[in-house]
Amino acid sequence: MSDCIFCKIAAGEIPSRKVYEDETVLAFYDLDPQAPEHILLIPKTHIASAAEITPQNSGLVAHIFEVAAEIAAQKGFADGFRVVTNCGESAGQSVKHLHFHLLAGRDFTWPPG
Ligand code: DGP
Repeated sequence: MSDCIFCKIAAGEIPSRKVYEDETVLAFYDLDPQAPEHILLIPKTHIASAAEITPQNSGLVAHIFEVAAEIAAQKGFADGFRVVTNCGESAGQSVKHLHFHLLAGRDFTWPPG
């Protein structure tokens, strides 16, 4: 989508601090970190939110979780991290391109606010 900031990051049109990249997934540091480690994982193709996950694209979503586990292991926080996706404005989604927040480096409360 031409006006989507995460599509532009995926295309390299807007710079990001990349953590991981392959043909279908990009991981990069969040601009506004909510934990000592705060990485965003996105599909390179535009999917608007978790509400748009279907049998056709769920393999890609599974791959994103594999990448999250790989990053957690490589960065040494596999014993404690949180993966979150905000879906819809009432849940705090500000960028309308599916993304998973990978957070680590501090304790997290439950339930989330
Ligand atoms: P959410 O509120 O769940 O839609 O999360 C969007 C996140 O994206 C938020 O934590 C800030 C981050 N973000 C927004 N614009 C940019 C950007 O241009 N670069 C990076 N690295 N992060 C961004």
